[in-house]
Amino acid sequence: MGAGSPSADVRGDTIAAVATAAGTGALAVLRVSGPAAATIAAGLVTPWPLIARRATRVRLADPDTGAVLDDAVATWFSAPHSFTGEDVLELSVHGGGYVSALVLTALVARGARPALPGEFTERAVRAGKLDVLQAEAIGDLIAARSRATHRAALRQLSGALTRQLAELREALLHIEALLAYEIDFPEEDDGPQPRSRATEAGVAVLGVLDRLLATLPQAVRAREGMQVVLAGAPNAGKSSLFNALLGDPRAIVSDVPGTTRDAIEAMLDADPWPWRLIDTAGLRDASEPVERLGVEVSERRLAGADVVLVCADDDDRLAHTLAQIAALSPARRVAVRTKVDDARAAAMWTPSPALDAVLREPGAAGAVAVSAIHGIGLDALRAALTAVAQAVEPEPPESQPMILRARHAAALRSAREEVTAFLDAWESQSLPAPVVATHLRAAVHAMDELMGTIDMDDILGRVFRDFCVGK
Ligand SMILES: Nc1nc2c(ncn2[C@@H]2O[C@H](COP(=O)(O)OP(=O)(O)O)[C@@H](O)[C@H]2O)c(=O)[nH]1
Ligand SMILES: [Mg+2]
Repeated sequence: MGAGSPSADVRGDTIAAVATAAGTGALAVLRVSGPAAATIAAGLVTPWPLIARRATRVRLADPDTGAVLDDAVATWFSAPHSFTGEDVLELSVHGGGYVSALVLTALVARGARPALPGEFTERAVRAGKLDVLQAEAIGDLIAARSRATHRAALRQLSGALTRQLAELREALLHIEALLAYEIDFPEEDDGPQPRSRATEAGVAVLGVLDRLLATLPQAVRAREGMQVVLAGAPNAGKSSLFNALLGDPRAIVSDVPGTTRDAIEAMLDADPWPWRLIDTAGLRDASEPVERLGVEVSERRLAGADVVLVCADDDDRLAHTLAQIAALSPARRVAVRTKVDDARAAAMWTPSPALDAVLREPGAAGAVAVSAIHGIGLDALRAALTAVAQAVEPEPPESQPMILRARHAAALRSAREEVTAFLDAWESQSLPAPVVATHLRAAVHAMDELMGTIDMDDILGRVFRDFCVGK
């Protein structure tokens, strides 16, 4: 079990923690969980006992000194009908840190132990209230910083991934059963029928594994966003556009060409993925060939780009810059005609014939006229970016469970290898059935590990390493 995670012998004691974040807020929530929760509560909470699962206004007082700690709201959950499956007391006290620290001290003085990070959720998993994948999803939900990460965490919390994995596990066991039949009754084998049934089932399992594995890049997108890089000549209006898209002045905007010295990044929440918007400077380094072409965008940023917003304030230069960027990067290009300050002119803008020709080339992903200063065309630009994002990496359909972590991918890849090895051996008939079956065993083992049904301590240790106290 990893550092910071409780060992098995301390389980069963009563833990307490402040569940809300530190800092000033209207309320702070404390949780107590374990067999001594009622005894501890009886000393501190008046009135006591409480009706279970009903928020009740109470007075909290230190039983030794009689000093009132707070006027609070308490909710009592009797085991097993609680988050952890144990007796749980939840206290909403006044926020600000001081009150919650006082109350926590009083709880500890009466026998509770300060909880370790993730310990409440870990108890919920051990009590079978949540599986390990759902516990991870709680961590992801807390860490969510965008619509996409929020959606992905909720999807996993719903248990869809768990159900899919359980189905896969069943399918693997079914194939094992087919093999067992072959082992026990080899003479009764009525031709190729049972053999091909095991093969077909194995191929079906591979298909599901591949669909799940294909969702990992989407989880990475959700977390890291689409790389949207601004490129164009000095003074094209890139930094102004960056600010306009952000809605607040974070990039340095200057009248002097080339004064934005370094790359500036910002994450913008968007659908289906957030955008990591990058305004790259003209780096003064002569080894930057891009700079020598008169285009401000660093090679490194261009290499990682999903989309390049190619900016220029006249059509011919825009056509020229688009062609330059196309030669340097396979990323999709949205053409941005900048500084069209007149709304009518922006709406009526049609690309010049030269520009139009460039816009028909592969990788070109639309053109918009904008004015960063007057906020014209920004919605059209956002729509173009959303369309490109969908094309680069579509969000999986609602019904498709997603995997979110390297841990998930590693387990599925090892299951995939085992199923492939099984199919090879089975098809070639080179090995006897009992030997072939070991691959299926190993695949089931990988599933079990992923779902946390075996090596529980080790897996929980890894899962809860990054949790916060009180969760
Ligand atoms: N009229 C007008 N001027 C703009 C617009 N956007 C940028 N500019 C001006 O163009 C100059 C260069 O802008 P900047 O954003 O620094 O360009 P960059 O060098 O490409 O980052 C500045 O003087 C900006 O005020 C716009 O939409 N309309
Ligand atoms: Mg700039």
